[in-house]
Amino acid sequence: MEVRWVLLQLGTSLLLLSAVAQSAESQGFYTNSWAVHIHGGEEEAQCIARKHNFIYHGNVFGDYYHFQHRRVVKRSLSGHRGVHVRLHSEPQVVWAEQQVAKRRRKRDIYSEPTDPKFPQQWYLYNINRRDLHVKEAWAQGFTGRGVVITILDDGIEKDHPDLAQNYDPDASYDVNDRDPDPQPRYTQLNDNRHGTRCAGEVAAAANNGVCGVGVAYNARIGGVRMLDGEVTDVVEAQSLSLNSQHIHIYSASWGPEDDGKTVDGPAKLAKEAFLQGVTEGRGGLGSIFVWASGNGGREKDSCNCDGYTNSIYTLSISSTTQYGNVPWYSEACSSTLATTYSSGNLNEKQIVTTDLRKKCTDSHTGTSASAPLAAGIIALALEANMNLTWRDMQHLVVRTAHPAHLITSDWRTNGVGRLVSHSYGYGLLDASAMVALARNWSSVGPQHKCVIDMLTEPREVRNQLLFSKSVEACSGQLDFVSSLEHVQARLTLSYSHRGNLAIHLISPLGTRSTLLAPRPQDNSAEGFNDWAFMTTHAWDEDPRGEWTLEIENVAGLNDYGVLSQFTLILYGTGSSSADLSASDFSRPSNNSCKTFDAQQICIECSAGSSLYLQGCVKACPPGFTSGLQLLNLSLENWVEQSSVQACLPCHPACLTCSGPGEAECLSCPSHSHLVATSCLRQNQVQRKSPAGPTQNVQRGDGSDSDPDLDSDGPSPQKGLSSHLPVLVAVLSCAFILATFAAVFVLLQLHSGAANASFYRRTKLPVTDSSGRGMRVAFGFGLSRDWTSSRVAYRGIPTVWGDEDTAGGMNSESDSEELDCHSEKTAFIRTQSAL
Ligand SMILES: [Ca+2]
Ligand SMILES: [Ca+2]
Ligand SMILES: [Ca+2]
Ligand SMILES: [Ca+2]
Repeated sequence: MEVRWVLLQLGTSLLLLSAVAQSAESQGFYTNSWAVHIHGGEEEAQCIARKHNFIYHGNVFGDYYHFQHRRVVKRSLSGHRGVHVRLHSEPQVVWAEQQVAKRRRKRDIYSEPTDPKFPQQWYLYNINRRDLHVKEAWAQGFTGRGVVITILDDGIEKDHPDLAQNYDPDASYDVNDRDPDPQPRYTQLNDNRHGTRCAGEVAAAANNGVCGVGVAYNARIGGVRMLDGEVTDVVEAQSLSLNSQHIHIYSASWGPEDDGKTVDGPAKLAKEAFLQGVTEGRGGLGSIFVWASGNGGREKDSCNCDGYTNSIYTLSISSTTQYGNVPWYSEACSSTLATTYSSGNLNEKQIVTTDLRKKCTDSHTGTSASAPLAAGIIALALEANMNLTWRDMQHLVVRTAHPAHLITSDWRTNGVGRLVSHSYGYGLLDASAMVALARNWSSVGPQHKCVIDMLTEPREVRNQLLFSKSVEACSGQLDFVSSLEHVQARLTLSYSHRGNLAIHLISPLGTRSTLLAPRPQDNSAEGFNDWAFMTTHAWDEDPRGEWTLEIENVAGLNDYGVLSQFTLILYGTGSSSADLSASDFSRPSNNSCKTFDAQQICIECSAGSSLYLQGCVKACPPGFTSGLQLLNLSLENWVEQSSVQACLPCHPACLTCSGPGEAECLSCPSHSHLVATSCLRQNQVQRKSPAGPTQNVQRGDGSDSDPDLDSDGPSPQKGLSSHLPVLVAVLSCAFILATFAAVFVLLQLHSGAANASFYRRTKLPVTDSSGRGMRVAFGFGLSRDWTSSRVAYRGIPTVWGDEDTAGGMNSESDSEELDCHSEKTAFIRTQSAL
């Protein structure tokens, strides 16, 4: 039961450790050298160096000298206070500072990859700037180092000269043949070249004289061979969940038939794999699934009828051509997030990448080619900030993708002023802007999900149905959404001719999403069965207000159907009193630091912020509370004591709290209950609460039962059964005592030594016991006495004493045992007095 508390502690420690590690990484480390300002010249400096075990490295300029300590370690996360203070104790030492090795990135040494095909990779860098700004991201120092990507496809040529260097067997598997080797099956027509081509786009090696380069040319790349065989739900689920603590990004360029008439998505296991991926993958930050939006443009397919790309868990990518046109194969839908380049018309260039049989190609095409470019850019962003969650990554895309020169007639300004299109989502990905924003991104709060049943009764759909309803977006509840991410409209709709339908969803701020455009090939009469149409177009909007669903028949005059379900699901962020501390808690930063110490560590925050992990936070994290902390400023041989506002840990008894005291809890660890503002341990509560059977009686009488305890406690029946052994024990105890007392009295009478006082004394345990037993049954706080009195007597008949111990009363504290023993001893003494 204490697991939750332990986990909280562990979590806090990990946060602390990671924060320390991060700050160390960003702030550098302490070296064993000191810069010292000494009056009195070089001789004096040398003398002081010798005295304090420093190697004298000479004069820097003026009275400043360079010392190196003989004993202090070369690299350390914290400064050596002792040496520092001793050095300062010398009167000639005016100033001294332990030197920190700072992180410095070399400037202007970045040079373009020398690979022969790099100049033809127009989408990575183009002199006319119609590119993905990848070169600038490289120049910022990000090339995918430390990031692991896998391509879910028809295999990967792991020994390709441009892939071998970055190939990662731990990010690879052959689901089709159930072996670890995802090498593609070679055929005359090279059918299985797709995965190898996609892999090269992500992570083909740089400067090796082979082919071109991948977007993230220092990332590790693997492949899952899963399309070269029967693709079942199990095959998909296995692929999507492969090594999710090792693989960061899964790139998939496949889906249901793009025939313009299919409505299909992940089945049970694949759905579960997505959910597990985003909740548990990548240490809980969430696996990132990058998905190609589909190639069914010619069939006028809608990517919203593809449950993989339409899913909120996939980051869906569409294509644009070299000249910024919508390619012929592109599918339009509201779930697409952004766009990268790919092939277009014959006069437009295609994608350069690795090809099967250790070759290089400049003719990779389709949305298949776009998703891996996005996966590469996401790898760069992840290298810039490994703490990004799967949702953070989508936020970054929404904020940095831009319409650029992309041509379409459907650019619209949404409710928060962003241009968004059904062909391009938020536009062209920008690698440079992504990494720049990623570096300083603080994670968005936890995902809220507000589910609203919109229909009260089924609605007939003939030529048009307009349905509007105002929503509060779960305002006042835990799942309140004040800022949108994804929106789903789950519809169950029967219709005689599905392909004739156009469905739109209009947000309170007027953003109009095309959930479904008419599909001429779709003659199905099956309609939609609880299909979750998704839109990303209202991202960051406030969802409160009137939502409108528009269902329109664009052709047939005799079509007919019924809308029987319309569930609006709002995903996003929002604050509610219950998780205020969690959602408003931001990572400590130095932005609102008021005072730094000599080592540039924040020791005091400005008003409104509290000190936490050597940074400042507006709200303390769960498990902490803002309070005054004593600060010892021991600089320059003087000590000043003052108090600063800091995040203090809650009292160990509380899980979350309003203050540091034991009686200032807001919530309790699972092994205890909140009573008023204190957390009482389970057994404390049990001791205070009436024992099972009596509790039952009390409830029957309607007398004082504690509502807090009732709500959390077992049912009366359960209470009775769980307290039954105790009741039996009490009764047997009383019975034994009575018997014992009777025998004792008889003995006394028999020996003729009976007198009133002795009688009372020997009988005392009996009355005492039964009396206590009564109070245990009806009162609060006395079961402890009862326990000790009962345990005290277990020493009498040794035969059942041990059995009694086995009967569940062996969890007594040491002090209680001690009490028991003393009582037992006392009693035996009385006995021996007999
Ligand atoms: Ca194999
Ligand atoms: Ca290369
Ligand atoms: Ca499709
Ligand atoms: Ca998606």
